[in-house]
Amino acid sequence: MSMLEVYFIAGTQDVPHGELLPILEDALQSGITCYQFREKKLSNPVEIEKLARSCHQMCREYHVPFFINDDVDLALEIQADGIHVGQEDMAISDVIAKCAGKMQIGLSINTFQQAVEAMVYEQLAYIGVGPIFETSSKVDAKETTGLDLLSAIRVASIDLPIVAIGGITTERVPAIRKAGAQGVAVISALVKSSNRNQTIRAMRRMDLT
Ligand code: TZP
Ligand code: MG
Repeated sequence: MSMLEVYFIAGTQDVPHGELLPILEDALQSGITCYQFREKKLSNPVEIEKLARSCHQMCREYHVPFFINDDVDLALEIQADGIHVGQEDMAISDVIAKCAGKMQIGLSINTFQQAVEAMVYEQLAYIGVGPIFETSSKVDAKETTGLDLLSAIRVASIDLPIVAIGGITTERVPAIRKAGAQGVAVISALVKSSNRNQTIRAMRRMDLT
């Protein structure tokens, strides 16, 4: 089982009434394989750290890796299992210098060139590729890549583990896997699901033909 299979991302901006913990708990109970705390709404660092610690604790209870988006200092402070950064966040070489050996490191990529550049960093646990499809969950989302970028990365034998992201629904998972991704990272498909157990089962590799 890969931790990338069903990688859930959420912060208070993504959930009704900002109530993150009940949704995270249900997602953990339903079988997510990784969680990323991506907080874009709260601004008080004390509040953010408190919520991050609560999420971390919950993930620990379910033995699910806990990643933090972007905030390297917070990830180090609370000893997260992983840090995820985008191209516009702290430079990946600096993230590696600070975090390698202490936690797992993930990097977002949006172009083939960025995937090629990522290849030199053997400390990367995975690359997040997307947005594959249109998304309404990211304000500053880049142009969609479609499935072609996934295939191009695989054809070029860039063999970093890949988690695909952006507009992913259950129906789209088989094609994404076929194009070479180990798993899918989702916000709305899980936040909005009325049956997370079913959604996650459908997204897991074992349910694919
Ligand atoms: N990065 C690229 S797309 C995206 C992020 C954080 C949002 C994905 O959300 P959704 O709701 O699964 O499209
Ligand atoms: Mg970012």
